[in-house]
Amino acid sequence: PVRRAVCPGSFDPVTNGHLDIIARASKLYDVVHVAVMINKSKKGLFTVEERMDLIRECTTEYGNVEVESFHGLLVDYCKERDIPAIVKGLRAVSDFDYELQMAQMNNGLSGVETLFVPTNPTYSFLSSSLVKEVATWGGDVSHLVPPVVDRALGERLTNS
Ligand code: COD
Repeated sequence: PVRRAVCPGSFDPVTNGHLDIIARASKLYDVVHVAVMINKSKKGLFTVEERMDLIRECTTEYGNVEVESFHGLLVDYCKERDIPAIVKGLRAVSDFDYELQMAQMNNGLSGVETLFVPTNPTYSFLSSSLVKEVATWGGDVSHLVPPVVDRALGERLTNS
């Protein structure tokens, strides 16, 4: 059987921290689904389509990553695709509380398991929201995001 896992998130935009987790998951599973979860109450800097395109450009080299979007519960996404495992990065203790709650809720809802991968310490302070804030004020984020994302941030923020 094909062993599948999902890396879910908002990915607004994808960072080197996300990509590190996706790359590591892609070595552990036959197919890794990257799911851009749609949250209608949060207006993103990038549209869901733009986020998916950016992730695709950065993950084709792995060969076994599929990028999709989903509006609904993560457990339903998993059920529809027969995915038994969610892979999440844990940056610090501050992530742990909320991630544990979600993992327990998701397991209780459908039996899906969550696997936590310790973040590469190089990226433990990195989040999409901090990247956007630093880039908004002209700070250099080129070491924190892939080059396509760095360019997209530059275009989006100078045009708005
Ligand atoms: N290093 C390593 N990993 C990282 C880093 C980093 N620097 N930054 C983020 N990550 C990992 C984390 O595992 C994180 O969870 C994931 O990447 C995605 O990060 P974000 O910031 O893009 O996404 P979030 O935190 O907004 O994602 C939350 C979800 C969309 C996963 C969650 O809200 C969800 O599952 N929503 C769907 C609706 C649902 O099912 N709700 C019930 C949940 S119990």
